[in-house]
Amino acid sequence: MAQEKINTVDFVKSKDRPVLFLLIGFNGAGKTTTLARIGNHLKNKGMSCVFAAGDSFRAASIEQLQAHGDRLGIKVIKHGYGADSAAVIFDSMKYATAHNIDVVLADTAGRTHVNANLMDELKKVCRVNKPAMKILVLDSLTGNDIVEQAKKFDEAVGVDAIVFTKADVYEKGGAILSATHTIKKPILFLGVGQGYDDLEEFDPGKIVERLFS
Ligand SMILES: Nc1nc2c(ncn2[C@@H]2O[C@H](COP(=O)(O)OP(=O)(O)O)[C@@H](O)[C@H]2O)c(=O)[nH]1
Ligand SMILES: [Mg+2]
Repeated sequence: MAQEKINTVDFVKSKDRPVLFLLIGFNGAGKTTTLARIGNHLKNKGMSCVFAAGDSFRAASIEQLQAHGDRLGIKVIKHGYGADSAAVIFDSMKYATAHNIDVVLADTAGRTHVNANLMDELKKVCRVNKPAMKILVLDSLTGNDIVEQAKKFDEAVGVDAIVFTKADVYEKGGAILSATHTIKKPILFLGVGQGYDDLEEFDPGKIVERLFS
């Protein structure tokens, strides 16, 4: 449990701007929701952000991100559906550089490690844009498969940090604990609900408490 903690604000301050956060993971894991929440969090801490609509694959994904951007007052850089994800993110970085924006939060299409084409696309996104932090978003409800997912993404592109979503639904958190133990990556946040503020800093003590209460 003793993984180093990452403070996102300190992390951004320690890097050259714009700082690119890339959200990756399975379909429905909560990437887009998490991206919006991290944007909200950083904005509340006084940092400027843009969203990159790097999921140009799933129906309505761009509109979903745009709706978050509108609600949070964060600009969304987008191309059309079928666009090259690496290029959308590249343009977002250019925009952020030109406008002195601190952080680019890039969405990506959901994928599994068995889809070689999509994993290759993800490698390209990383090669072209060199994210400062690759955040793997995992659904707490997934169970033991979580560890396998994390390993495969880590092998493909290197995972820097993990967000577990739906920790509000899966209250016991046993899978989170065992996965954390096996994966040995820092946990950035837990998703604990549907609202923008439902993002909790990871506190292993709290989970252990829940587990045995
Ligand atoms: N209860 C709960 N639902 C969540 C959480 N995070 C995401 N969701 C829901 O999970 C669904 C999929 O989220 P989405 O961000 O679209 O997943 P994506 O496909 O990875 O981008 C949505 O209905 C979200 O509202 C969470 O922490 N708790
Ligand atoms: Mg999405």
